[in-house]
Amino acid sequence: MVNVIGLGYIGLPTALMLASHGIKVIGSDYNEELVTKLKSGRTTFKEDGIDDLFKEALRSGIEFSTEYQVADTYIISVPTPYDKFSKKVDSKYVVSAVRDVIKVAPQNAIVVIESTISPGTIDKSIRPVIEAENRADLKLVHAPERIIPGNMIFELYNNNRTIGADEKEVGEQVKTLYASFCKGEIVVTDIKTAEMTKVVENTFRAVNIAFANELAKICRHDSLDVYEIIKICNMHPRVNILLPGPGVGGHCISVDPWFLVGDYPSLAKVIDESMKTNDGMPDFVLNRIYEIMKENNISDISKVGLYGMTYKENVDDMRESPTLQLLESQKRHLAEGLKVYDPLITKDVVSNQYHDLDKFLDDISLVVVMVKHDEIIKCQDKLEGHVIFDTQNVITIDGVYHL
Ligand code: SAJ
Repeated sequence: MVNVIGLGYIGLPTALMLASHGIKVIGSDYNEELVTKLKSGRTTFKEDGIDDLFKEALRSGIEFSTEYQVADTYIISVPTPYDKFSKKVDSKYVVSAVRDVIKVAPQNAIVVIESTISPGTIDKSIRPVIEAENRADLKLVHAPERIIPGNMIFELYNNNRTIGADEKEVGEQVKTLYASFCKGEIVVTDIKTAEMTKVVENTFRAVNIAFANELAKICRHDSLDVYEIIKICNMHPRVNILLPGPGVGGHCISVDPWFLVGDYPSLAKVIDESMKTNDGMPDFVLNRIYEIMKENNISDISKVGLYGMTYKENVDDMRESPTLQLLESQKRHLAEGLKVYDPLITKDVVSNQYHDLDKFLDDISLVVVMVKHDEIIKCQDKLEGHVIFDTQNVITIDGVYHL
């Protein structure tokens, strides 16, 4: 039996996937509201295919509980926030989950940590807990997730995976468990290597996005079209530049690379600069808004609206989103008034937020496209007559401003 601990963006789909592939699964989370919702047959976030998978898992007997269970294998997928000042990972949730697992785990149980942790966390923070409790019998494993919000279910099935374990046989056992649904290649390695690979993968992407963002700034300086330049460069067989954007959000690419900067401050130079470049993009957008307002004689900030609040297109996840970062920056400049709308955010989370696209557009004259949701790509004729600042390069109307 597998007890999945932490039923968020990673834990829930993983639990559902295992259950619908014949594994006996109980999903546990201390959040009572969340468990009640799951027990009543409702999912807790939007994701392509998750509702069908949920039904399948329920048919296969998945259960949910606020209590940790007696199980052969635990999969821990709780959040790992990072300290914004020190840039170090804060593994308190993982550590407390392990402490609570120790209370119920039978001898020789396997404890898989899926949460992203910085290299060395298992040795530095988890092993000492297990040793202090005289539970060296427990088998620690690190199996970092790799799925991308928006395409999670497909990627759970198809992505290759990494499993880090102290003993090869334990790694192979966990590999068999994941292979119940995963069609990708599953590599078994040691724990520290697995920890490092996860963070390196996200850092690779962060550095490459930073390169695209830096190019956007260089091209802006000389009034060059960055998208045309990237398109042409990418025709070279060994060049593959990513896309610039209004900033980097999400809980991974905007966070994980800081673990390396925090742990290796004198070595991680390119990474440090890249993260600063990405983090500076919302301010760059704010500055562009100011320039575009001046050029169009718009002096009233309440005539400016940000389209999109999520960290990327077609998901309802706002963690670290460039729009929220921009609004924060607006506040730091002691200003307020920008209007905001996102079709996928139904709750009121910021001031001046709209829930109707037409009303939002009626009230503003400059629209800033922050997120390329399908909605705005499909309905772009509604933007006619507005000054448009498209940070995502998806609007095809003449006279659009870019980064
Ligand atoms: N972005 C750009 N330009 C691009 C691509 C992305 O500005 O060319 C921005 C997006 O708009 C978004 C941010 O970067 O704000 C991150 O989005 P993403 O789609 O690149 O990645 P995430 O954060 O949704 O998921 C990543 C994935 N990691 C990699 O691609 C290496 C995913 O596989 C991981 O599982 C996930 O992080 C994680 O949980 O670690």
